[in-house]
Amino acid sequence: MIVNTELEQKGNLFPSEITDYKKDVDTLSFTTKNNVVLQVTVVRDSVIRFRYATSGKFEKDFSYGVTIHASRGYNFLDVAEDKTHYIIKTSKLICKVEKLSLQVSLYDALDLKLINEDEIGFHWEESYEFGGDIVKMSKACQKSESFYGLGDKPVEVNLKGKRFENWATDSYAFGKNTDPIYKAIPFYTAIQDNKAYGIFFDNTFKTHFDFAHERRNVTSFWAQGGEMNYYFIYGPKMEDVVKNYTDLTGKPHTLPPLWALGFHQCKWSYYPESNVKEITKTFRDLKIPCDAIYLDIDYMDGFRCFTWDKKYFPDPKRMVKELEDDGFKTVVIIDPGIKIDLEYDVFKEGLDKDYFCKRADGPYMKGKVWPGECYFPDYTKPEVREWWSGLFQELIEDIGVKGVWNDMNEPAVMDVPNKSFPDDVRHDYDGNPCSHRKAHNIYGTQMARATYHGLKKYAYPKRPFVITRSAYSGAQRYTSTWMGDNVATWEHLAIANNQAQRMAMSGFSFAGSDIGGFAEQPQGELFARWIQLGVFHAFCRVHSSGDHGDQEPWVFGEEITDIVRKFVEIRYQLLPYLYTAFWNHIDKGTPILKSLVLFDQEDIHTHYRSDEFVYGEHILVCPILEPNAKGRRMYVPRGKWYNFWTDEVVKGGKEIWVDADLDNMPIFIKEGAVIPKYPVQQYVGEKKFDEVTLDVYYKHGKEKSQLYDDAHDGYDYKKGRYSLRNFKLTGKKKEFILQQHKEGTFDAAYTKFNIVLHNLPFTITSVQIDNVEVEVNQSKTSTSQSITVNKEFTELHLFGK
Ligand code: MIG
Repeated sequence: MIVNTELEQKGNLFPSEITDYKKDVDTLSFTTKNNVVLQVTVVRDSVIRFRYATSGKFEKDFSYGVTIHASRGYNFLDVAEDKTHYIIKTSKLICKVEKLSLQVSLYDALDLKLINEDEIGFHWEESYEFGGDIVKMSKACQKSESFYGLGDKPVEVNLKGKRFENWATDSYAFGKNTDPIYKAIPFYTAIQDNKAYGIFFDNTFKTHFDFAHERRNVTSFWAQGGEMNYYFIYGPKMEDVVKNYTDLTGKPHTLPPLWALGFHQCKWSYYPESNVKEITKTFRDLKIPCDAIYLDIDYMDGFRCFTWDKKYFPDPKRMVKELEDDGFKTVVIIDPGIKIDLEYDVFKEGLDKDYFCKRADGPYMKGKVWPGECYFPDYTKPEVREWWSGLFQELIEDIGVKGVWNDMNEPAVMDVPNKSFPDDVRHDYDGNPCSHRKAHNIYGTQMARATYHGLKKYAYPKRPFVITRSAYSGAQRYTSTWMGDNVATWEHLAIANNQAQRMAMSGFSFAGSDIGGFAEQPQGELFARWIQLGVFHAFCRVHSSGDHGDQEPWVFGEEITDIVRKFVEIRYQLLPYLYTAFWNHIDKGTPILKSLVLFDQEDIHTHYRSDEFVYGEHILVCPILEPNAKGRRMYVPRGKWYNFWTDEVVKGGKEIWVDADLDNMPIFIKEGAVIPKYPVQQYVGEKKFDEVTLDVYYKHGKEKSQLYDDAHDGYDYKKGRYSLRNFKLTGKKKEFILQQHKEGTFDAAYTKFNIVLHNLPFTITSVQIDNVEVEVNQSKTSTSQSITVNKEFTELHLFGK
């Protein structure tokens, strides 16, 4: 098992029996007779770190993946010993370490049931070629166990029966099951017997995961170097596993500006300026909301980063300002490759200061990318990141660009078989010098990190917006992401759906696909179906490659244009809902998209569902993934749901047929939900409005909802200037109560809520607000009644007959 054929085989080595044990506050160390050390650190009651050294000594403890802001501390820790095991107890977990073999097993501290146990457990192979070890772990896999996560893998949501590799790779026109692609996120979550746990293998070398592929009762993971160093994260709720992993590797440091949650239009490439203006004008003329327009590599002078082609863009500052006056934020691409050109300032400075990556024997790492031969900054060096951040001053502070798009940062190199740097390239790795084998997977994240700090500094007091292609665990702290160069096919629409869900489960919610497909050209029908899905992803951008024709919402004819407008309008109406979900994401690590297994893990029907997902807390979405569809079968999770279009109530826990012509897709709202809606705007902040709609979906019983708000940009929210409205709904036969509790000091400009009550089972006879009977304007449709109230109510009480 887990053999590595590329490297010299010396055979597997194993720990022998424990001969020494030490405890130092939260860390226990077990040393074996053959000098293997296992360090067990209790990070939290439900998070335990396991770290192994094969010859007595650990490397310096350093991680790009784990954030210094991660919560630490536990309620309870006790270590006991019996004849065969050391037994470590926290309030959530019991961890047993076998004295003879160093094998680990983990149990739920409450019901004492087994959660996960080592099969062989830790073992290793010495690496003749590179030194160090190929470190391996194998765990027993239960029959009913399922696996999720692992970032951007383009496969079904459940990973069981498959094997994967993590090595960030430029993957133009990747396909279903292509592995690896752009990201390396060595985290998975598993569920078995209604208990979910997660494993984060924090190792930036090439890692591999096998989920009962090679042997059906074994799950294993291994790396080509570095330490066996993993975190075991216990739920038992999968959502808590994801939240704890996100806490460990970091939530986004800042909320995105609200405009970044709007619709984005991109192309490789819009140029010259007149072309850009034509596009933005058409959005406004056709009244399709849009907040961001992108400039791909052709805006630069010969693809030199931080320059402009003055022939195409004679006065970027003026153009960016004019676009902004029309509500468009300009986002520009910046790649890592710096053109070798002594006339070029950025290159000269990088060279003078010795900021570029070098080969093992000293020469610079030279590689061909868009500008021709390039050198590449070593973003794993703090000084280089600082320099890189500084390069954004002119673009952001002076020209007024609002967002930066980092591409090719796997790093990608053209015309070489491995599409990247050779292994021998040297990196600083924040003072832990190493080869590219160790730094490759983290390179893109460190570039995005430096970019983020540049934007943060020069956009101040506004919030930064960064998007990256490559990422390692933790990149979500700095940046949003897209899935790279997909293809305009129906299969890729399904892949995009799975990837966005899987990214959200892997702690990275601010993600989306190139809507419509990057390579090749979609038919109008596929484009419309893709828009319908894309408006329910946290990051929503149309992008495509220029060689395959136009891909603006209006190029497929009027019918498609109208459908696109209808769905983009829904996205803009739901902005306060998405913003609230984003707040929960940065505050608690809650994933913005929830695969059904994460939404309702008790229902085993959900464990193999891939298509349906829950957006935020209360909206169920199921994309149409086939041509010529008039609807589809889908699984509705347990509970009662309202059809978004008709208000018809369906009882879940089963598959149903849902009608969905091309201008429609299956969307359901959880009963009891309060869904906030803004009026349609052409861009965020276009309109001043005095009223926000609350769509209230009657439930016989209780349900909670939230509405987060703040200034939509800037940092005042970090000082308490936000408002979080907590709604509690109680529905009875002839009575209905909506309570509101507000936290925070922000006061939005609007004064009223238009409360639309769906399916109220009675006609309203009287209304009390905060215990006072009032006359209010009411209006009625066949399925809803609405009333307008002051937004600061604390209790709305309706009586009826
Ligand atoms: O070698 O900048 O994934 O989004 O439009 C292609 C041009 C380089 C790849 C990105 C794509 C972008 C394109 N880039």
